[in-house]
Amino acid sequence: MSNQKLDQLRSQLDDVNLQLLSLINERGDLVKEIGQIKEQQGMNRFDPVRERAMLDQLSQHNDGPFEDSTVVHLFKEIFKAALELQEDDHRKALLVSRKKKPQDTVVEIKGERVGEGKPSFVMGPCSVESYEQVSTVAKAVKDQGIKLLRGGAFKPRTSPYDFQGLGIEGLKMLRQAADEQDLAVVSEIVNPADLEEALEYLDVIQIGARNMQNFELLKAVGSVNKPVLLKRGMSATIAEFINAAEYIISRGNENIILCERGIRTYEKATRNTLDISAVPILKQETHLPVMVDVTHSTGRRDLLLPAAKAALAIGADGVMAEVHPDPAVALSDSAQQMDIPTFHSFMEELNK
Ligand SMILES: [Mn+2]
Repeated sequence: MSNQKLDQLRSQLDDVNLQLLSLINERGDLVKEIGQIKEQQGMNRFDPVRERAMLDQLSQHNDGPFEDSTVVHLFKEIFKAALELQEDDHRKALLVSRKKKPQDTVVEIKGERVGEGKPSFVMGPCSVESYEQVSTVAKAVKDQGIKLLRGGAFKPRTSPYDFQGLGIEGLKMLRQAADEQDLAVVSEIVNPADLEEALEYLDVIQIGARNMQNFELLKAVGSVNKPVLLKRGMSATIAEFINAAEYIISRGNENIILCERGIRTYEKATRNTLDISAVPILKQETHLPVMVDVTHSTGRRDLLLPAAKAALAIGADGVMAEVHPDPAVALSDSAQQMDIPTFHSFMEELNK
């Protein structure tokens, strides 16, 4: 008899669960509708005054057996889940997202198609130091059948007393060296005021890790018609990285290449920690090509090749690394740039 009673109560409980489930989802649908109206009217989705009024009403009508505080706690979780439902919708609707555009974006740079399946490489010195220096590297890059030549002319350095780069003069040297080998120029811009003049000399605008959240710069490069290589900030989450790209695309420029370059962690064995899993996450969440900078993520010459292999194996569309004719005397990043013979064997190993 008592077993029969238990079964009956359990069956009642199952029914109540299903009713609750259906009510919670009905509530979710209502909240989404409210969210859409609020969005049209440009209103904030979260309204703490309204939330307080709903909680007070629930406490007033609470006849137990649950304590008021328990009821409030449970409903706050339901409120939170409904709000997250709206935020989820919002995130999926970003212009850089797969939800918005399921097919891969292919960025074309002077015939090189980044993100189409064949790996692309961005190689060149950390800083442009002289015409002879960049010209030597450009020839080596050309010999490897690589199209994209990098070189820093505007250098955002950790210390203001470190070499700051040659500026526009450096870009001109890089342009000349690239033109002689029919290569494309990838170089960083740090100030929107330099953009217009720099556009004459470069094919891809790089936004460095330290400027990933320089929103005025992101808006400026979003407004021009040149591909952008956006590096992940050293302390940026993947969501922040994606939103930085959204700043660019929201201004009309959808030719964006994302570049994972390592994040700051407690680990000291490498300069940064290469967040390799960011690559497939970015590929899933966005339609943009994703590259990996093995030089700045590892900061170690002996790790460049294994890191590059890992990047390509996990689905990166390309690899960036620094090459210098004589790294020992380089004005920046001398510890991790490859010399020319090392670069050739690096590429041969990678192409195997
Ligand atoms: Mn560097």
